[in-house]
Amino acid sequence: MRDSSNPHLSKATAAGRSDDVRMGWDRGNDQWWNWYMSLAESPSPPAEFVELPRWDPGPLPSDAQVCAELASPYPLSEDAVTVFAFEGYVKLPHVLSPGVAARLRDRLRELLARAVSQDVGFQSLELMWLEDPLVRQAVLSPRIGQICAQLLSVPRVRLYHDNALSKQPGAGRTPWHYDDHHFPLATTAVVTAWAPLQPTPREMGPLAFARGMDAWRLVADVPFDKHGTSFDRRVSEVFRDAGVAVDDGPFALGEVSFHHSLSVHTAGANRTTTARVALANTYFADGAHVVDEPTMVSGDWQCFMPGVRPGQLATSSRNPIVG
Ligand SMILES: O=C(O)CCC(=O)C(=O)O
Repeated sequence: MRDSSNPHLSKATAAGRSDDVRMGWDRGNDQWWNWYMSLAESPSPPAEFVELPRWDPGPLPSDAQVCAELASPYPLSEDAVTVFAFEGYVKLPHVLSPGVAARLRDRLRELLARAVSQDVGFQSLELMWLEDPLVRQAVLSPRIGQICAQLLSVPRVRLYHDNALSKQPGAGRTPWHYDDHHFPLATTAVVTAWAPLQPTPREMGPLAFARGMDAWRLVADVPFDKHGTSFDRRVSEVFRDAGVAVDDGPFALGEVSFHHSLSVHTAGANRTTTARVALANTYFADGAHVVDEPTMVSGDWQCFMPGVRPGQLATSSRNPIVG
């Protein structure tokens, strides 16, 4: 018998056993993130935050220059495709120039400031591309779409959704997970481009990956815990005991990681005085269907695919081909 329910859950989503996620999510996606972050074991905020040196992105590009850069092809090497297939993720340098990263960071911060209360430690916002022309260039970027299709070895990808993720100073860890649990897509040909928009040292909580495309198999049977942190804790223990290497290295400005939906990942707490802003966009192989029974872990997925029902082809006006 459980004696405490997660405060972010409704009566309906809290019902049943801790690993029962069969019900749909019945709140907004911002509330989804508040719930999800509460499932991570986190250290207490540090007594002293790290003050990072200021970075200089150089002259800021115009909108037209941002558009041209994001439309130009990226020279993806065969090695990068092999690393992605073997490790489940790859970090690619210079996907964004410093100026483009800086312009996107400013814009995401403006949009977040308008939409999200400043008290929230992990700020998130989706569907920005429908409203904001600059963000649209990044979310529908042919450069990013081309990289995703090449990494997945598929002819075309569609957008699942965009996501601004700002981990404020002092905000805690992101729990261990792999995205196949989250996305209501009946395919694993799904990739997320996670673009941090400032130099992101370890102290800022960059995305961190369990190395190896098959690492998920070690934790596939760990019972999910919708009320607390036992899933996150158990995944850490399993990886430690199995000697799984974790890449929690820094991201240089303009470096973008691409992770497969089976790549197990987490992110550290932000122990700096600067917000860790990232643009995380997810793309899937054209032709995928929605699963028959989406769970509460998929959040309010219908707003990313309006009119598409479980079991149907995953296409809507919000899932354009990208690249
Ligand atoms: O930014 C984070 O801390 C988590 C992001 C994440 O898990 C993802 O984009 O798949």
